[in-house]
Amino acid sequence: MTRSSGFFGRALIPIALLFSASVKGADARPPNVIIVFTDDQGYGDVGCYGAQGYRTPHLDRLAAEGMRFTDFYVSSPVCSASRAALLTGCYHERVGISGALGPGSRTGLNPDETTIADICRARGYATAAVGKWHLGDHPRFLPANHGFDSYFGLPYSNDMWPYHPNLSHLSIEKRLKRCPHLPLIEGTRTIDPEVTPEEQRQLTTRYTQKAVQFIRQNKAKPFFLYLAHSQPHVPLFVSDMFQGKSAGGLYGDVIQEIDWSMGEILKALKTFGIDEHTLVLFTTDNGPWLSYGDHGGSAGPLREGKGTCWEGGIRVPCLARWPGRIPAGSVLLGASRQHRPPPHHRQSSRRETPGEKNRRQRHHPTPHR
Ligand SMILES: [Ca+2]
Ligand SMILES: [Ca+2]
Repeated sequence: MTRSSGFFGRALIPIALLFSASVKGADARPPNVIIVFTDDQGYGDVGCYGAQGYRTPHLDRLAAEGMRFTDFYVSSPVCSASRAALLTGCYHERVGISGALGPGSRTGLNPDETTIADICRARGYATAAVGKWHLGDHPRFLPANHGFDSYFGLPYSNDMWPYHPNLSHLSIEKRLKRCPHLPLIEGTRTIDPEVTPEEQRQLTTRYTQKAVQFIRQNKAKPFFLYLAHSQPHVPLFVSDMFQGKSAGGLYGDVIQEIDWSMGEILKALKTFGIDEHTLVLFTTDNGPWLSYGDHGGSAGPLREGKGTCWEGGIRVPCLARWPGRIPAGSVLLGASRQHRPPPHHRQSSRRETPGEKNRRQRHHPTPHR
């Protein structure tokens, strides 16, 4: 095992990974980038981070063939804010996204912000977002306006629907006044206005199929794939193939299906001969939702979980694999993060961060009317 405390520097953002000095060399082909981002999966919910009761061989393979981060921090212990930081490389406050946006939110990530997808697309990459978005469900805030050529998934969390336990005492008519049906979106179009519980069970499979299809279609050119699973956010759903298969209950089954999904992606990279041209980054948006008991995950040795700024809320698993570039079996010790500190926290290189140019002119997210 190689141990490192300086690889990639202290601030890890995928943009820096992509276009940093580590990309230089004989291979002029720009690397493909795949970010797999799960929802509410805790620090203790991956085999190589000590998970109990279920297996994650494909995620563990990322660690064995790449790098495991011991102290990777997200910007915020909540969905939308964490996603804003991941995609822009900025603290979520700086791009005006806090907490978790609800259905019909009047705000979202401003289309003027620069995302990883914007940067990749400007360099000729094919770009796709698959899965949960949660940076505004109005069409102007959807991935199509943030640098993604295509999108397929839920616009926000899978519990933002009329079947939420908090609404169960109401008639369905009253529930729908409080929360609309959960829509499935392709591009900017709703292709299913009412995702049912049975359909939620198929989401991980469908997301994976879309992801592999995108890899196949773009195997000959650089691509950026952002696969943001809706699971293991509650309510937990798993397909028949994984139901009851782990010793870790429904939560374990769900994680094993996410692990299978990673296996399908790694298999596709191998099949299409682009393994060594592809950086695969796996991480999660925030810690486990502990108040859901055995339907929430584990923060392992860390205190507390989602919604708190104790370690369990903001320190999450992170794995990076890029054969030939990232030393196999390496471990990054010391703090790293999904976003870049503001300029005054850096001693040199007064370069504008993504979106900073826009914020010189504007300080608030854009409401839609
Ligand atoms: Ca989350
Ligand atoms: Ca449906």
